[in-house]
Amino acid sequence: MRNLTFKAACRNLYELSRKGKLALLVHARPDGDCIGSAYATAVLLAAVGCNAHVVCADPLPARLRFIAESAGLDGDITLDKIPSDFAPGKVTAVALDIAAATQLGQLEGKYDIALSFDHHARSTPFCDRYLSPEASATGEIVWRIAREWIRMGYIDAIPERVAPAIYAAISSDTGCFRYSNVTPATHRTAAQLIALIPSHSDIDRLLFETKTPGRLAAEKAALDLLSFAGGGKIAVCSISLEQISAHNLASEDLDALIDIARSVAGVEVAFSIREEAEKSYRVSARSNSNIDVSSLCAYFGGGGHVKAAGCTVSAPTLEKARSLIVERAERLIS
Ligand SMILES: [Mn+2]
Repeated sequence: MRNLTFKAACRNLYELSRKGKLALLVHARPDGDCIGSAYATAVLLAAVGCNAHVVCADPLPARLRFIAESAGLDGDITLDKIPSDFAPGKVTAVALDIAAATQLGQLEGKYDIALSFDHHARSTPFCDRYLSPEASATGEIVWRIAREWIRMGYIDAIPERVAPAIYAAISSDTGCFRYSNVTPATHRTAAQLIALIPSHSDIDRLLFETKTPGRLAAEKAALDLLSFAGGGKIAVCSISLEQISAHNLASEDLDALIDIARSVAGVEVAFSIREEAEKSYRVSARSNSNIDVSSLCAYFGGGGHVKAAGCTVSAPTLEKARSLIVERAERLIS
């Protein structure tokens, strides 16, 4: 496995585009960054005559559908819905925003992945060639690639539909430019993007100020499920499959659990724990302090960023999964 230089990765992506078609793989439970990055890359590839299709283990969440629409591309991304010539075995793949092969979910091991672009600090390389620089979002990397492609002479200008998707990617992963991963470079990139898009405020409104009825229902449930430990420094929202179906909650709305948990004053580390299958619990972790949740999640075989990470815990019950996580977190709270 080879950590490519930036220029080599730009060249490599162009060489792959000569195949005429590529699958762009994003992580399961897709977020705005992976979706924005993948659609921007698809538009970029189209500009050099390569037909690319975004592929994911899970469907595009309704709230992110506008990104596919702004790119002018197909919003159906699951294996059962994509064109047959983008099926595993029929096409080479490029991975975006994926820190470890397990994040591919049901797509893990299915595609021949030639190249990966990612920005996670604790990435586990899973294909031969990868690029994993410091960046607030994978969208920021795609933006650098687009500009390098101009310098390399592959394209003459940034295709019009690239900028909105990249802006959505970066805005998503930075919480609308509020998180600690925002750097002067992030804002410089945003300044260039804003100059190219008709209305960045519409994108931010759709990402951050628009709630579906399902999201509101999830927030209501989260308020009831919230519990605390560590003298109020640890907040946990845990939910069983039974509760998910009783409240009729869609998986795309369950981010509400972690968002509510981390919003409480005095909380240093927040978790959502959801039952995924029998004895299997999906954990999302967020840090509001200097506590490194990626190392906490790595202990359970997961990973991510210092302030945002995830893992899957095996436990006999939801309550046991919660206590395993809380126990670990309590050790980190001083
Ligand atoms: Mn990301």
